[in-house]
Amino acid sequence: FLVILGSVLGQQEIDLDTLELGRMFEGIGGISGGGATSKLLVNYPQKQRDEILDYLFKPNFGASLHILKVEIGGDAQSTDGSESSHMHYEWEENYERGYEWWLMLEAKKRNPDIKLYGLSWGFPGFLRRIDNTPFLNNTKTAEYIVKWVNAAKVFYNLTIDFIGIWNERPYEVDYIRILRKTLDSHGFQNVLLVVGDNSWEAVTDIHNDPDLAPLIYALGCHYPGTYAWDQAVFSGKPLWASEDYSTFNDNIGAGCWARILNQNYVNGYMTSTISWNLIASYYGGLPYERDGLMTAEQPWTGHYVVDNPIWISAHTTQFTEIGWHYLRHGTGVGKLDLGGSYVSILSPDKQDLTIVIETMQHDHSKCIRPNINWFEVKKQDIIINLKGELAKFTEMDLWFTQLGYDGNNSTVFQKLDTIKFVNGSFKLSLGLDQIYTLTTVKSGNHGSYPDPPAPKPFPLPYFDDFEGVQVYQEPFNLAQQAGSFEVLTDGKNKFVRQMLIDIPVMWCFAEQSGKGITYIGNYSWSDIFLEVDFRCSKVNASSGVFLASRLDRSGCDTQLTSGAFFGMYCDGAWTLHQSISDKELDHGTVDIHEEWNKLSLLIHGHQIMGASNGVGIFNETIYDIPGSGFAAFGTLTFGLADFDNLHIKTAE
Ligand code: 147
Repeated sequence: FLVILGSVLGQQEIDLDTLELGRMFEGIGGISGGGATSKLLVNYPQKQRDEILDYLFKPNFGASLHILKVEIGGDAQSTDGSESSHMHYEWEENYERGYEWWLMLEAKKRNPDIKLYGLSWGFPGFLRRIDNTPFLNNTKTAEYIVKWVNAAKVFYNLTIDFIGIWNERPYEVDYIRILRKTLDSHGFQNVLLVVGDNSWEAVTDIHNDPDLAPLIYALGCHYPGTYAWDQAVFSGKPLWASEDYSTFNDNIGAGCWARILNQNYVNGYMTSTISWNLIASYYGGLPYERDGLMTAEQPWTGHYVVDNPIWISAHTTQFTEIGWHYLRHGTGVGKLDLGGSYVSILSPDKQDLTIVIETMQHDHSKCIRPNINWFEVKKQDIIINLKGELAKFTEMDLWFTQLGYDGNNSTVFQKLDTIKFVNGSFKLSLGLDQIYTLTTVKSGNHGSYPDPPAPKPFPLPYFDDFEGVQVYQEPFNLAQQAGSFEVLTDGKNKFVRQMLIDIPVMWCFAEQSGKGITYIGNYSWSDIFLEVDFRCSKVNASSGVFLASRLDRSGCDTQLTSGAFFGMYCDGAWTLHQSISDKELDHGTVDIHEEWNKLSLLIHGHQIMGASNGVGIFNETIYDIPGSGFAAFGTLTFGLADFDNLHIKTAE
């Protein structure tokens, strides 16, 4: 009777007990990659970079993540750029490329317990089957992955905990078998497989093939919308939202993250949720701007924003650890009568208990995908009753967030007065769009640093001779969209080389233009002067190079970008195009040198001028290119070519 009366009065009684436990909690994480989402973080000023890394990884400070998932660079465009592979060609290996090694080290430095998970989006060309899959030779592909796992250990003393198969693309069961075998035979029995980073479909393969099941640790689904298939729930495998979120990181994005962190378990029994992406550290104007837990897109100022998804993460991460257990549905996990949800997570020694409650409304918690049905949330009072062995807890810390809409006041991850349970009960009045953490863990902390420097647009004039970049690293501020651009040295001088000599296993189809291309600057640039030195290669050469301005498309749409493209072939033939692949506007020939040459392109309004080695070669008026966009340079075909001394200034 009291329960019924309670719910009539909007007062739900929630009884927590431990007679049976739910599933093991496996952590909250973020993805760097898929792709190039941490690109601009690398050359942040050290001070701000360390602060950012603390907000992401440091325990009891910010997001305090349990898992870092990184892309295993595959030389292919994978959303906001391409990440280099450790093997551009079958005959070489290099473990000093890219930024994922560095990021994993920084994460481990802050939290030695953080789990590492590697996944490929693309693969280098030598693994490519004619159907654009990496299954030409499954043994070779497995060895390629195991080399990466082994290098993590050997060169960086990093233990990789989980490996995926192929991001959001179909896998071959034969490859999973060979990958498992190859890992085992190299001593990596503890590196567990998450399959298939796509839908719940992998459960069908497990059913059809009993030999497959033991090879797989967890089923990883992307954007599950908080639900899992029944077969998946009953498969006996841990279920992970191995990629989720991908929502603009304003307060609605924060609401999305709060709702799915709870409801992925409440509705779908998922025990791990991983955000795409970890940090939005790529140019504004690239796809999925600001779809990260926080934002850092200005290495030239050091400006960054600790967006609210960081603090939403903290509500769970700071008060739990991998290996704790959810309580059972009905006795600590469930939906609230008037909307919202709660989960309870208990430490293995049962000495610590954390309860997270969220009351996100539909419109305040929409995620990018999938669309979800309408639901109502109302203000409500709840009574939490600690039963059985949980009755020993008499006080808990209380952490609180009230999300407003942007511009409205929000209270974010604030510690309120410690609450006292009277006869095992505590009454809480819940408002809308709120998150509460009730916890016996005392170490919660809203970390903070003084405000970072103010934002400013990309600085002009700009000059880079690349002498400040370590060899094999990508040039700073150049966001490769197709191909792989690396700083190399001839002993005296550093320069940038486009490394790919063939098309990779593409994740999307950005490489279909056949060109290597790297972007720089600002999406809103319009009147711009660009100049770069280039040198054609003697071996495995690209047919030529180009400079480009006002590029309006990027990421997986790079092969569709418009803009002014000034191409120079290695035999001195030049072209002017209005897009990466379409209509030629002009062409001709000039003499060029064996070694370094200078290429210049100036756009002002509709006027466009090109020069080679300081001599003007065209000057015309064109109307068919976008009014603004990124600057870029690249290779006319996949193949080697070198670049140096990049100048950019405003065209007066
Ligand atoms: C995911 C990718 O795995 C990420 O690399 C990133 O591109 C992310 C951006 O939201 O999206 O890929 C998806 C792309 C489209 C859908 C699902 C996942 N979709 O349309 O359902």
